[in-house]
Amino acid sequence: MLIKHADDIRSSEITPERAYVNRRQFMQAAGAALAAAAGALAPESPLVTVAGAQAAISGVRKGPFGTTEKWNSFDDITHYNNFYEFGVDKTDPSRYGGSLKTKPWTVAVEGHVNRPATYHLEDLVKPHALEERVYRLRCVEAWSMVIPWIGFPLADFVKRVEPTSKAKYIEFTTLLRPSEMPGQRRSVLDWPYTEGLRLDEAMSPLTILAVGLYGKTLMNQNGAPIRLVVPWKYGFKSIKSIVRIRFVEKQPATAWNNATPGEYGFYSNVNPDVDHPRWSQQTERRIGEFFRRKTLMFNGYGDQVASLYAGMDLKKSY
Ligand SMILES: Nc1nc2c(c(=O)[nH]1)N[C@H]1C(S)=C(S)[C@@H](COP(=O)(O)O)O[C@H]1N2
Ligand SMILES: [Mo]
Repeated sequence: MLIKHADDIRSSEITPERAYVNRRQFMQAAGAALAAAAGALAPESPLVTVAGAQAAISGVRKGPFGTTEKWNSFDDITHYNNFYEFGVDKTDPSRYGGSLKTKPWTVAVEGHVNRPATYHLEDLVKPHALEERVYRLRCVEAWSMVIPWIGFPLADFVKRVEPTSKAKYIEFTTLLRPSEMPGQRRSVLDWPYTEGLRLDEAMSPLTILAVGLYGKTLMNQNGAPIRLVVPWKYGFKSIKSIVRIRFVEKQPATAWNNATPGEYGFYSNVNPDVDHPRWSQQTERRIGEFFRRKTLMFNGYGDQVASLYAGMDLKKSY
């Protein structure tokens, strides 16, 4: 895995990354002395960059399960987001995400594991070979995208920390830092945002921890520096900017289930037969397309995951 620093990337390689462009302009205008000072802030870790400046990730192999559908544009993926920590509008995360500092970043691993530890992001990611996984993301709001993620199987990380026989679920927690996440100054959800998976769901080869997309490190609006991607579940299960991974015995509370339990269950599998109380889940709008598509059970990943739910009533366990 070889990661180029942001400043090595030719501007021709850059799609509309406003913050990055602004930073370049700032550096040029500020002259050599200031540039040198800013250079001192440059991250030693190529995985974490100053706000908005993405580093190219190379040496990424093609992972399994990729869809051949057309990718959404980088602009759509980075400017049509749900990340309530920055506000509830789709454009808020790209507008306000720049204030979040993702360096340094640590992830605490707690609960029923033999190797609890607090990892620096670099140490968490380094042992894993990064893969590109082109997955559909289906939001519960009935829109979808195709996103070329870069990440590695969560299962590989779980094995590293050695869960004990008491670990039945994993709870994930997002950073709580209202000074840099303006949406957290309003009580839209119970902060910090939390999510959870059953251990076997977490071990599915489809489930990844993502650190990049479109060949580059994640922008803050997409959950920098590390987020979960669970492609057969509604988008809200794919929790962003993770700071804690806790192995627990009981089904953990989740932010959306706490907020409105009648609308958002723990499982949240994409299921066109279970309507949201306020709208149908039969179809979806692919961002960038005009006609709606039929929503597929498990977002089309049934071959890989249907067996996880054998014998369960997925209308009750929604
Ligand atoms: N911490 C946190 N994670 C989150 C959210 C959020 O508001 N906060 N929104 C979720 C929802 S509803 C969706 S659809 C996806 C959107 O991911 P994207 O913006 O990278 O496409 O992120 C999910 N992860
Ligand atoms: Mo969503």
